[in-house]
Amino acid sequence: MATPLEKWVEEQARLTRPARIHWCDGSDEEARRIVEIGCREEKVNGQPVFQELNPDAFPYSYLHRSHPTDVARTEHLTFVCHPDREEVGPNNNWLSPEAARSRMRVLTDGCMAGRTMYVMPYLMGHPDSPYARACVQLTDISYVAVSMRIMTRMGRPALERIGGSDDFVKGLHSVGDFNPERRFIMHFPEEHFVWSVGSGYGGNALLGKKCFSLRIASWLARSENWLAEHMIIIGIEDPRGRITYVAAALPSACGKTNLAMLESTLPGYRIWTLGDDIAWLHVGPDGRLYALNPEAGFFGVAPGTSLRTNPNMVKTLQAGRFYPTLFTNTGLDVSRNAPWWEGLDETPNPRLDWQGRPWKEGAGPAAHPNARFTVSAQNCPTLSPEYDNPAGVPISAIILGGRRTSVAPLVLQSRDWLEGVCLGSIMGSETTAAAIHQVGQLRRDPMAMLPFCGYNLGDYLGHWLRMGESLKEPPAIFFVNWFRKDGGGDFLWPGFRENIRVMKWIIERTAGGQGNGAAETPIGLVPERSAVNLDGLDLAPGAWKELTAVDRNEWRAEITTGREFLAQFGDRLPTRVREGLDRLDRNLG
Ligand code: GTP
Ligand code: SPV
Ligand code: MN
Repeated sequence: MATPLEKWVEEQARLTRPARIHWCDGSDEEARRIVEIGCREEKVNGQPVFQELNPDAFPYSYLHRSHPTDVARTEHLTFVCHPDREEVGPNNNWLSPEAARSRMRVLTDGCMAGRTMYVMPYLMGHPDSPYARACVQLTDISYVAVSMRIMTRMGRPALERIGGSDDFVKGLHSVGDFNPERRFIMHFPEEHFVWSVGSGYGGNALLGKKCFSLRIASWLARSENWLAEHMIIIGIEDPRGRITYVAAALPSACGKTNLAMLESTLPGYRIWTLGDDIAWLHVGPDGRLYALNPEAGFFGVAPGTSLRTNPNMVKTLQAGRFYPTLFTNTGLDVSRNAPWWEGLDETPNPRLDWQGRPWKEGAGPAAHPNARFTVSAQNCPTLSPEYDNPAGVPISAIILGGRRTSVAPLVLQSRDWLEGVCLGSIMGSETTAAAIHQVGQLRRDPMAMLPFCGYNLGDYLGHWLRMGESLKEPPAIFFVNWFRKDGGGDFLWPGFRENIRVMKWIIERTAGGQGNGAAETPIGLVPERSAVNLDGLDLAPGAWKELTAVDRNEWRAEITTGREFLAQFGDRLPTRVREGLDRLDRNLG
């Protein structure tokens, strides 16, 4: 008797008609064989899927050049398909499940002809964790098959968890012909199913990541009283050896991976990495909030990564422990056969750009601004011993933030959970190259979840309020902004490794030092200059004042724009958020 899993795979194969079906075991040996196929047989846009890089520079590493139209998430082609449009909310593109299915069937019919279908059983979360979920993704390209091995726990433990049941998250993926006109990422929350065609790009194609662990998982989390968030998880160790765990949400390409691996410039402090993109947060038996990272690797932004900014990531990329590491759409330093991107080091010559063309001075960046690496968490020198803890780690502070040239201070502590949720509901950030849209436009991105909350965002804010009530003592909520600029367009704050100075203030605030070091503003608390260690920093005169300024007029305008954004959620917006924002507005005078 065929199991539900076998039957489902057969059904998808009847539709997609692959030449071969390969069931993945997630082994090292298998990954090497699939990479070999990507180097020798498979092509994207006329180029091999993988090109081996110099192992002396980057061991176990391969360069992948994507289809030139397929370089970032495509939010306008991403849909949530549910019978009730209201449930899905204006924050998502909507289609009825029937309409979506018939559209996708046409695009998927025979799409794997001549290709191999990889069947990938995988877990999001540790095999011993009660919170882990079993999933199966099908794909027809080596790049996605190998990426999923890095980003998830693939193989036997997932098959064991599924057994003869139908209880697994399904993902059907095909790169199709890479035509953006025939590219869609469809989510079916009621069926725990994601159907994605036409893109091989991370968030569009690695369906365990944003599609399941945020969009579908957010539906599960709402009904099961937990949170699925676009957050990193880190432990901050102080000189006494005490570790405080925090979770931080920043929109795409706004500094999560850098913060997750930060190498402290303050003696005695260190960061332990647990996750760099996604957190699942549950209420523990003691009434505290516990966080775990469902992923097994990092899909990080390459440009800007260097020994100076993020030495731990460079070490991770060069560790050579877990096979393989992938570089996507970076430039190539031809003389060393090594990946290259803006900010890595001094300009080497000669080099090729991300499409493999000779790069010329003034011809724009060699690496695509959203060039990425895919690397196992096992390679990370700062990986926390608690990473594999099936229960997760207790969270003392939640950090929210964005990329703001002005208005938002370096750091601000909310007075309580409600005010934190209110400010989080209107938080703004300038758009980045992580998704296809105009870069640098200010948009409202509540909790950094605008592109990832799978259901009505008004309801989502209500869920946050309820979560606060389920907790014995909700974590303090902070807001950060590393990106404030001066009149001349230069960053006011050095950022990167120096962000430890802000993290130190944050953990001191959570450790009962509530009376000290903070100045009241109408929207929350900012640090006094004496409370933050600025030794050795070369801040411009007046920079600290500007960094911690909360301008009443700017913030009244901020709340007005925020309310306008929230108006689209109508009655779904919790009254308490509406009233909370009114109160903040009144505080601003
Ligand atoms: P996603 O993987 O898209 O979710 O991005 P992320 O939030 O993990 O962002 P990441 O840490 O990869 O940083 C994105 C970009 O912001 C990179 O080019 C970094 O160099 C830059 N960046 C990160 N932290 C800082 C900082 O503290 N200051 C400044 N100025 N830039 C930063
Ligand atoms: C993001 O865009 O937030 C990422 C990369 O982390 S992706 O996997 O494409 O979502
Ligand atoms: Mn992300």
